[in-house]
Amino acid sequence: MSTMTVTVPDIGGAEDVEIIEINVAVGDSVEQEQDLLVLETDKATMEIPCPEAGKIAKILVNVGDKVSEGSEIFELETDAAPAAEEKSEPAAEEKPAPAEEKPAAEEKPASEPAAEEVIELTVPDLGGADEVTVIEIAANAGDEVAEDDSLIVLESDKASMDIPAPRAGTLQEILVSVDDKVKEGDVYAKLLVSGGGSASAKADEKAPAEDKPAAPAAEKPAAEKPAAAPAESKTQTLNEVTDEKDIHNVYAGPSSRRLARQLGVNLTKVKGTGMRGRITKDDIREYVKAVVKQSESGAVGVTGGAGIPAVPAVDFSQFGDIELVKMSKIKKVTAANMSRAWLNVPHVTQFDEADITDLDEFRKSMKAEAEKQGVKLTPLPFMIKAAAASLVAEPSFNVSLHHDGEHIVQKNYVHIGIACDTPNGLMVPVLRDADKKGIYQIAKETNELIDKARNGKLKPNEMQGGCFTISSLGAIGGTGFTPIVNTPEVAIMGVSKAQIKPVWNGSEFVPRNMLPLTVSYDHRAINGADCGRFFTHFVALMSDVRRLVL
Ligand code: CAO
Repeated sequence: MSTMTVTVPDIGGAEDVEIIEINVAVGDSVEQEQDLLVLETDKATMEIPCPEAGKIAKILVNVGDKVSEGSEIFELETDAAPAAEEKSEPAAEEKPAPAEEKPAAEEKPASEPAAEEVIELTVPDLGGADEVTVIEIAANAGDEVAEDDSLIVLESDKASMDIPAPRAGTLQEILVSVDDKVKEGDVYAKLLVSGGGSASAKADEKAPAEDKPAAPAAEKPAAEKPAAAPAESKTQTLNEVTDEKDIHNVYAGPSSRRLARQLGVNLTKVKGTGMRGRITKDDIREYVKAVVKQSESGAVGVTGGAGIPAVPAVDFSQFGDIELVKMSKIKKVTAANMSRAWLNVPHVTQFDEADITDLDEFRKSMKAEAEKQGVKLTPLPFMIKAAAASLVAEPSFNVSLHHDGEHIVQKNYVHIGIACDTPNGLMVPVLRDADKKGIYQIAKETNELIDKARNGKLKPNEMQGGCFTISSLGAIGGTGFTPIVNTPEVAIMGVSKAQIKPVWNGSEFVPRNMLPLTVSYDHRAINGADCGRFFTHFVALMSDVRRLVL
């Protein structure tokens, strides 16, 4: 057992480079080549690998410290026999190319301006690496590129490097593909340039690698930062297709990029928590964990699934003061249910009005008596009664689709759901056997269910088994809305605020109390004509209170 001091290797002549991440802790067992820390110049990030396997005995630096070649960074316990002066000496091929080794633009042979010509772009000096992998193609054939525009991105074990266009021109052809292995001198593209260059101009006219790394996140507008929240639905894939350029612009080091590729993670979706928003390997792991967790729970949030493009996350704090309020469980479940219904059900909504002048007069005349019996008589119990009777009259509405896709479930019971606004969110208690109950009993039981919903006392079985839901915003206002079917039910009614309107009775306009109604239905189970019949029946019952109580 011996202790060696790990020092910063040759980092291409860069001085006072900032440490932006320390990836290990004292006591960690580390492998040879494992990333120990990450340095960042204003041009590039570099991961410093461990020269030997061992155990971290001491960390000699902190994040934010500035280091240069030779700076002592760790003490490492190794199994090797003690030596006199052990300092880490990374192998030649591990070192990034020293700056002076890179051909500089001014080394180009001068030449007379020429007419248009096609030049071959070759892979430049790779700083000692033999073969590297093409990880991104940042431009397409036909693109007009400016000098220094990134064309391809290469990745070795130690670093990723942008290969910039040596001159402005039109890209004729890209001769490599993602995952190809290339080495110094390989021709990777052809560029049409006009005048002023050598006929044999090569890509290595430009210094590669760290000369033009991906822009750090800090340089990007905040709004472009990737989403913190992962995608949500079961069909969400980790690697939704994204423009290669967007991935290329993400602020992440080579090992994070490698991990993202291995796991199929689209880096533009990952929020970086490293310095200046850099994406770390842990960020990628956390992202994957969150996607898997949400996928397993079936929760659906602000982004889409089933091939639906995700809604980009927005950093609202850039527009003003904000605070994050935790969603209640009911709100989250409602969000998931609504998204599921919205995405699965082909909705159609029909509109109508019921003349409830007589019904409302009758209701008001009965109100005091009802109150004596402890019953609050709003229009809702009449609508529940009318809906139950309409379901009996039009059984095509009292169905659900069987999950085998081959059958319709015809229901011989009539349970009505009532959408109820509660402090915790929307709940739908279910009134059972509404077709067999009188108005007072419906009103009484409905009021009890509403109270329970608002006081968090509803039992699960009191929210199950609905055949049809009524969602009433009548006490609040509005002239109409299109509710989402409460699956596995196949239809829902939206009730808006009744208003006195002039109605033509054949000889004159008369003031009538008109109740605006909508019915949304699942067009897989119900046809427009079915809905027309159901709706007309319902409106007729509401318009003639005598028929309703029959
Ligand atoms: N037009 C005019 N007035 C109406 C009305 C209508 N369509 N519906 C109710 N009112 C009146 C009632 O008569 C009552 O007035 P009075 O006391 O003078 O009679 C008043 O409005 C308050 O009614 P209410 O809201 O207390 O009771 P309700 O039976 O009408 O509704 C409930 C109960 C649970 C449906 C309702 O309180 C509620 O939570 N609605 C929200 C439903 C919702 O959020 N749906 C989601 C929409 S998206 O699908």
